[in-house]
Amino acid sequence: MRRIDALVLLSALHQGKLVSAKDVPRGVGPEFARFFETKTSFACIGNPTITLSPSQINDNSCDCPDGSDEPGTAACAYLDALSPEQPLPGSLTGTTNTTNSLPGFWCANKGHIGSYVPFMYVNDGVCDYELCCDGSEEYAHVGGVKCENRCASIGKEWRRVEAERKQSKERSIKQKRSLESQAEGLRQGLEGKLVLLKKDLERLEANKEELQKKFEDVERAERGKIVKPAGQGGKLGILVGLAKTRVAELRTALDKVLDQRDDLQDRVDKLEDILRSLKEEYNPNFNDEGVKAAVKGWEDYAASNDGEKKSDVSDVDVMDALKEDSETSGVNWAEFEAGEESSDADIVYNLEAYLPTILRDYVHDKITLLRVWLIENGILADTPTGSGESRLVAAAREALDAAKSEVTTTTSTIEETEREIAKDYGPKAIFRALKDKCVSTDVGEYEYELCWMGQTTQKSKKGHGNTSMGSFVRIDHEAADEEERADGKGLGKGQRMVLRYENGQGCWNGPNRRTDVWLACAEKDELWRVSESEKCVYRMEIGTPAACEDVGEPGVYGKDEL
Ligand code: MAN
Repeated sequence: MRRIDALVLLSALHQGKLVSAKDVPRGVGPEFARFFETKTSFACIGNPTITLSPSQINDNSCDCPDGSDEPGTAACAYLDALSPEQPLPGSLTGTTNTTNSLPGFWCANKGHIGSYVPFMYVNDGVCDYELCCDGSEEYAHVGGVKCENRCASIGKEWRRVEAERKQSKERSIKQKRSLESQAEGLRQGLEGKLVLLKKDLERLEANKEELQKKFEDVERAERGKIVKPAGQGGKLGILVGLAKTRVAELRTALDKVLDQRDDLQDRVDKLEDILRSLKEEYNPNFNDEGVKAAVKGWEDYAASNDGEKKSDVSDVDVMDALKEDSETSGVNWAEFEAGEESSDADIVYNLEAYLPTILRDYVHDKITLLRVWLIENGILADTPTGSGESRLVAAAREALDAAKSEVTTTTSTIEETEREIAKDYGPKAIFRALKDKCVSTDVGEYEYELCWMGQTTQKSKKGHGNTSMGSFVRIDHEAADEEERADGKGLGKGQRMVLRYENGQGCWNGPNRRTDVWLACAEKDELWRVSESEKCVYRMEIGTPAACEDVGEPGVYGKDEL
């Protein structure tokens, strides 16, 4: 198919405003009709001093240097700007530098759109229907070729396609407007959030100041009080202390009693030995009543001790009771000393522990403030913490720390929100509406993905993992110069937005991967093509409503219906 030159079509757009082409020589377009109105002579358009007789027009001989005397033949085709350069005999350069004043052979194409055909196509034996649907450029029927007028059907089809294109364009623009309003909504949302955050920050700063003062006051007041030693914090602490002392006293007393018992036992043993020898060694023939009574007493004593009574307390038990208390024997006092007194008040102190995790952070500072209030109003006992700091000081400190951290968090959220609002999201910040949405396409062994304002990724379909092709850095503009595609899925001609994605995964022995993402108008987001223009430098072509222009999209020429 021969090339449709934009200039040729463009000139046709103005036909309505120009002199009627009626009665002008063959091949003259409406905008040149006035040069051919005089019937007596013809002045070459580019060289008016050269005049010709009307019979020299279209006589198949190139008489004017600008070729204007041959609007309906191919005689001056070598001057035709639309034709390839021709060798010109006698020219120093070997080619002509002169251009034809006429853009080509005019086909009126009634029922469709008039257009110019390159002069070299005139009477060349080929019907050039895409430019000359009425077939008028083959009037000489060279080689018996006759080109029928197909303008009715071609015009009808063109109008159908054009109407479809127009409707698609309208839908794209509608989509684009919807994206713009979504983006605007998101921007307003961020602005609103910023206002609230700033108000919040003011409140938090004031709260922080107040709590700082309160903490300093409480600390000053508490500094004067005597802080009880650790481990004696409450009733249980005192009780443990007393019990430990008492047990130690009893253990010492028991030890002494045992010593006395052993001494007495020794003495008993000695006396028994004496009495035993007396019984065995006395002379019963001496009638000594005193000795007899002593021996009788011993015998009775010995008889009563025969079934020797066992003591209720064994020596092993007593020795065990005398052992120092430790972690493994007796009472583990350390356990009681370390433990703090538990009371109903602890429910208030430890209230957060009873709450679900998600509520804990939310209520933390409120509970802390509640504790301070309860302590200050005498509802909650102000018992010291394990570190010796009073509960009141600890709670005031905690409340202040919480307020400080809230100020820090809110300040950084404000900064982050301001950065987000100021970020370049393209015209009317339209890409804000697309942020984090992704499009992808399969090419060979990879799936390629673009996430708006995020990452471009090359995903192996053979399970070799994903490769970053870059992260979004900025929006540039570059000129595209491509022929229109029949399906409309192409960049066309004109300035296009190019999103730069850089600093992707390092290329083997090369730089980091990067992607240039070229955008063109389309009804919906679609990744049309991916190519690797040089190693690890990728180019994506994407259709999106975000790239549509409301009027006169560059590279596409509107055609008025006839
Ligand atoms: C992989 C892919 C290719 C790239 C080479 C570079 O195979 O990322 O696109 O060209 O690595 O080594």
